Amino acid sequence: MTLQILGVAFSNFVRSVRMVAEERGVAYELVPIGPGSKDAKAVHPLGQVPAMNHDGFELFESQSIARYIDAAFDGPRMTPDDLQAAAVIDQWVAFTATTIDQYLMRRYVVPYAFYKDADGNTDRTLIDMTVPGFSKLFGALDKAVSDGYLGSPQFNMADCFLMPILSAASNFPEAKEAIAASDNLTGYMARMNERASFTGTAA
Ligand SMILES: N[C@@H](CCC(=O)N[C@@H](CS)C(=O)NCC(=O)O)C(=O)O
Repeated sequence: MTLQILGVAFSNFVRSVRMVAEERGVAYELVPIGPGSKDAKAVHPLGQVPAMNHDGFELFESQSIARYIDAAFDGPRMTPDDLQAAAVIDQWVAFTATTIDQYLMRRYVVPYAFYKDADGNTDRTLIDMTVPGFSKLFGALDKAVSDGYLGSPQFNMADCFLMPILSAASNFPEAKEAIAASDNLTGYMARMNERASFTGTAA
C-alpha cells in the first residue's frame, strides 16, 4: 500500500513530513484528516496531525514519522551515517520542532490566524507577549543558517522542519520585518523557495 500521510496541508508538521517524503522520492497519499477529528483520534492519542500509515503500520509525531520515512525506503538517506553528524541534525530538528514551533507557530501564527476578540478582531494578547523576543530568536536563526542550511552547509532534515514555520510566520508583519532584516535568513528562504519539496507541498 502507498504510504499514507494523515493530516491537513496547512499544518507545518504535516508539510515537514511531506517534504521528507518528497526529498526521499517516496510516493505518498495525503489523507485529509483534520486535527481533533474522530479519524485523527483513532491514530493519535490527542488527535493531533500528522500521523502515518504504511502497510498497516501506524505512527504519530512528526519527528518519528520523518525518521521512519527516511529509513524505510530504498535510496540515499537524508540522515548521515556518521553518529555525530546525525546527532547535530537531530538537535536542529528537535530545536525547531519544539522551541521554534512553540514560539513562532503556537504563540504567533496561530493567534494571528485563529484568535479573535468579541468584535472579530485579532486578539493580540499572546502575539504582543511573543514579538519582543523576535530579535533574539531571529538573530539565533540567522546565525544557524549562515552556512547555507540549518546548522549545516548541506540541505538536511532540519530544513524540512524550519521552512514551513518560517514561511507561515512570514505572512505576518513583525516576522516578515525580522526576516527582511536578516541577510542569511532572507537568502535561505529564497533558496528554499526554489526547492521542489517545498513548493510542491504548499497545498
Ligand atoms: N508534537 C507533534 C505536534 C503536532 C501538532 O501540534 N499538530 C497540530 C497541527 S500543526 C495539531 O494537530 N493541532 C491540534 C491540536 O493540538 O489539538 C508533532 O510533532 O507531530
